[in-house]
Amino acid sequence: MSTSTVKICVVGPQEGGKTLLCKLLAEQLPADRGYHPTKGLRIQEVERTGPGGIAVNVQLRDCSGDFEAYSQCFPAMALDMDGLIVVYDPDEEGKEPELERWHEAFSTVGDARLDPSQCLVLGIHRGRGGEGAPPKFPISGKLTKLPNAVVEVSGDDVVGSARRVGVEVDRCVQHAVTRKREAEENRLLG
Ligand SMILES: Nc1nc2c(ncn2[C@@H]2O[C@H](COP(=O)(O)OP(=O)(O)OP(=O)(O)O)[C@@H](O)[C@H]2O)c(=O)[nH]1
Ligand SMILES: [Mg+2]
Repeated sequence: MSTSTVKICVVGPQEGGKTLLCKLLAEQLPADRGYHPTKGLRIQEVERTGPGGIAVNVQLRDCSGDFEAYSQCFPAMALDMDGLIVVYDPDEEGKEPELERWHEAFSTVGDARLDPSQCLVLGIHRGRGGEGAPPKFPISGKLTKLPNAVVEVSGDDVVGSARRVGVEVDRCVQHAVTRKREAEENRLLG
């Protein structure tokens, strides 16, 4: 498989916005904006821009937020993973322990050893506090050592929301491509 294909797991608590993020990137938002929990895993392919402007085929693995139900499947879900996005709702208080649990579980699952640069902790702020209101609970604790951001998402501005989400996701994609290429170089050199 070419190094310009990367696999990124999208994980985090239920109703955090994982499927919303993936659909925004694929410009596939349904008319019905309700919450439909993901069962197991959904794969969404999107094309993004990598280092040096190359086209990168990104396989997003949109995982269920039901940790207990699927933890046995995490090694399979994370197979050949090149990057990890932990998604959360920044209007929810006290989510850090749960986010750390997701990061811990996926960054070390199977033979995955993700470098912090290959991870992203992403708050999907759906602006329930009113248009433009800042998120109520910014991230705190050791997760702040990882690349992290909060993006504003609004159903009235899908194009702008997709662009804002894309800027953050592309950072993760670029690191994922670079690390995958380095791993391939090392493998070829034995
Ligand atoms: N503002 C806005 N909210 C949306 C839209 N589509 C879905 N939502 C809401 O976003 C929230 C998050 O939904 P999902 O992205 O499906 O959550 P998830 O993290 O995938 O949840 P699980 O699959 O159960 O782990 C739900 O409350 C949806 O109702 C949209 O287009 N705009
Ligand atoms: Mg989902």
